[in-house]
Amino acid sequence: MCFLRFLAQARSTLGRHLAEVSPAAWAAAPVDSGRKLHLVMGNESCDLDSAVSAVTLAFVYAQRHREHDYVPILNIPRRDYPLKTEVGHLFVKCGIAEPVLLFRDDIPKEVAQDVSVILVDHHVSPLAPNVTEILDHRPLEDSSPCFKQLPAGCELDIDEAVGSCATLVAQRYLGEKQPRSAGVAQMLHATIVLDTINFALAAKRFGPKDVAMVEQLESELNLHDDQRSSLFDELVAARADISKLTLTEVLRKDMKIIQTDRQVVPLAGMPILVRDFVEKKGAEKAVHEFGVESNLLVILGMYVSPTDGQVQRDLALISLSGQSHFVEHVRHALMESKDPKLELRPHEVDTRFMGGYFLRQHNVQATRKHILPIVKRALLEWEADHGCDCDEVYFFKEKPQLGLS
Ligand SMILES: [Mn+2]
Repeated sequence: MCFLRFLAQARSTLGRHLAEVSPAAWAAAPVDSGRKLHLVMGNESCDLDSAVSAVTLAFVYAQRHREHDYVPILNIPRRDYPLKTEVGHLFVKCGIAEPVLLFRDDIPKEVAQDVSVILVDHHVSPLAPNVTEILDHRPLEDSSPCFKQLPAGCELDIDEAVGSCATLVAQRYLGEKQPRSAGVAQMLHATIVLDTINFALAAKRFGPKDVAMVEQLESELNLHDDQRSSLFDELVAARADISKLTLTEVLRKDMKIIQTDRQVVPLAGMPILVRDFVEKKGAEKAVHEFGVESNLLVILGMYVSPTDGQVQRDLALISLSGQSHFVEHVRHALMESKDPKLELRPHEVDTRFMGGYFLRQHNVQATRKHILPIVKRALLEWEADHGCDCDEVYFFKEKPQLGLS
């Protein structure tokens, strides 16, 4: 079966399993086909790596293990798909339109119980008890309670040395002769080029495995390595194309949630500097909408110069509930970080937008992957130092719904 047809059938494949779990369907036809449903899911940012890894790995496994069903799920609600501009760009280029894709909100709760899950591009998930395999390149979080819930037999391929999870998928794809698909090869190739910052030495976002896989994909696609830079520019432009989004959507575009037992802190990543964002009309309203349920917002900005590709980064800490001591604690943790040093310094022109802290990040090699754990550690320290009765910390009555369970 070809890649596009596989994707077009994913919904009916899922529907078949849904019918099997409904009691009425059981009574009518208690068939035990023995076909197990495997959901292949990327992380909640649904960046290009997560989206491509999910759809390509699901296809490869479906072709190799025909006795079971593999369905890729994009780990966002469908309404957020327009925010993933580079995903939409590459998918359309490869002939994949939004209606054929399946999203987190396409999975009803009842199916989540008996399903097996393959995680790509992340390894901490509320679905941990159902996870049978993980392909990831994030730093191992083996102390996380979710990680401890993974079944004993779960296969782990967590390789921090690769710049892209798509490299690990490419290894599976290229490791056997079947299936072959130009669409799969093209998507994996594009994702590795983007994630490794086109193998820029200054960025150090790749390892030998990324190089080996991209070269093999290029030979399969009859591409030359001198075509990489125009592909990279095209994807970066697509990712940074926020022209059709509202400012609130810009904040939500590439966000991650830092969650402790007591707090939920959204962390936004934007394709413009925060310092430029706050100058825009409606920025304050957008920040309010974005952070309505949290007492700290972390906003990371990045600007890539279209002429020389030079990267600038900055970050902001904003508290909507005036938690100044708490915000100061997080700011201090970021300023003092040694591994890596972020080299945070005030902007040349300072701002007091919404009483927040705005800092230029002179170590442009440090990314959200580095900043997120520093913030999380700071939250946990703060919670340990401030007992449960402390009303300075905002308590959530219920954790927000993340994932399927
Ligand atoms: Mn990734």
